[in-house]
Amino acid sequence: MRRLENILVTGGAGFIGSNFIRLLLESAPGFNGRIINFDALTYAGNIASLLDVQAKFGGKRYFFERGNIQDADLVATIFEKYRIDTVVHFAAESHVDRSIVEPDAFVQTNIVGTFTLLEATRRYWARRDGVLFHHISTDEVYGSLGEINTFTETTPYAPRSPYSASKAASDHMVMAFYHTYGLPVTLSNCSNNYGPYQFPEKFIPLMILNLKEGKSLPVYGDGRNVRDWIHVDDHNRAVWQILRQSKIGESYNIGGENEWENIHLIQKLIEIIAKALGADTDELNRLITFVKDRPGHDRRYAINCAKIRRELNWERVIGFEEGLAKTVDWYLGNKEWIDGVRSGVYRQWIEQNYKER
Ligand code: NAD
Ligand code: TDX
Repeated sequence: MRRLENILVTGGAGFIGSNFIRLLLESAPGFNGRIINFDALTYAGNIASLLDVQAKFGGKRYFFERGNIQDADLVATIFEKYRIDTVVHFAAESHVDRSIVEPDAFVQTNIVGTFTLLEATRRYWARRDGVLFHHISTDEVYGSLGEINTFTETTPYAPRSPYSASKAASDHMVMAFYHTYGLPVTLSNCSNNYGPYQFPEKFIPLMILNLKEGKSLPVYGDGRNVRDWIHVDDHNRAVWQILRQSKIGESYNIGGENEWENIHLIQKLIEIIAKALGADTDELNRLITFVKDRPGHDRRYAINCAKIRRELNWERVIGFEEGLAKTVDWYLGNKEWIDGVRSGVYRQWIEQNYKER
């Protein structure tokens, strides 16, 4: 039996991690344990994403510790202090565009950081049972698909951006620790997430906010690249299912089976936002601006999630129409959070690095 009593969530102040913490503490069936959120609070980590959780569970079932996963001594201290029995490793540099401009941070956090965390875990867990290290990864490790086919768990890795290469390297290291040292690990590769608290450099929140503010909508290349979108809560429910029921050493694909060409997704967002704001659809359509393509831009991702459905009885519960409309409402209604994350470091970075596009 897994203990699931003291869960270390790395990157818990980011988009998926913060939603995961809320989901577990508020509504995960059978979870009575504590969550320790360990996060460096980079530009993408925002403690304001968990104010409600801090108010309700802080000091009782929720604890925040600021720190870098590359700091081996600090990680060891956290393991001791909270008697960690489960790790859910979300912490990463996560934006492909940034990885093209500044790949160093991706190597440091995603590769060296994951290795450091694995080493600390292995030392602390020597001879313990009921423990699990779950690594969160991406479908981008599989590379780019043509018009047909989907990614399965046995698709060979073929990453093409510094981001996906760094994630692929960390996935391999996680599996190496399982085979070499017997560390109890699991791994999941998920498709594009959407939902509340996503940093507005990513496609969906960026387009929603630009539409709201009447700014141009930068579409890379011909806009026909395809992504498979899943609501963040459906992803996180799959992770919870893996923590409870998976077999050690297994990897699971998680996806939305919900493919959209970028340009069609923008048109869908325009339709929803025109209704929500009472705006003119033609006027919003005129904001679409085709810009220089992302170098090495993967053409299509599509996940086959038959394995997790079959073996762990997982199903998505949030329809795309409903999830997208709620997500738009969230971004239109949470100005304070948005102003907070867009100020400071993010703004400076955008000024320096996004001028060319
Ligand atoms: P995010 O960028 O929103 O959050 C990342 C978090 O990690 C931030 O809170 C940041 O402060 C923290 N962090 C970064 N470097 C750190 C370090 N060295 N030490 C400690 N904390 C650090 O990312 P996200 O979108 O929530 O993604 C979470 C995970 O899920 C990542 O591993 C990513 O590769 C993976 N993933 C994301 C998606 C997606 O669509 N967003 C899809 C599949 C997989
Ligand atoms: O301004 C934009 N214009 C545009 O056309 C941006 C930001 C993106 N795009 C395109 C590129 C992609 O085809 O939209 C698509 C989605 O882009 P991103 O939101 O940057 O996501 P993606 O590159 O697909 O990666 C995401 O999903 C997999 C996450 O950022 C990763 O962390 C995750 O692993």
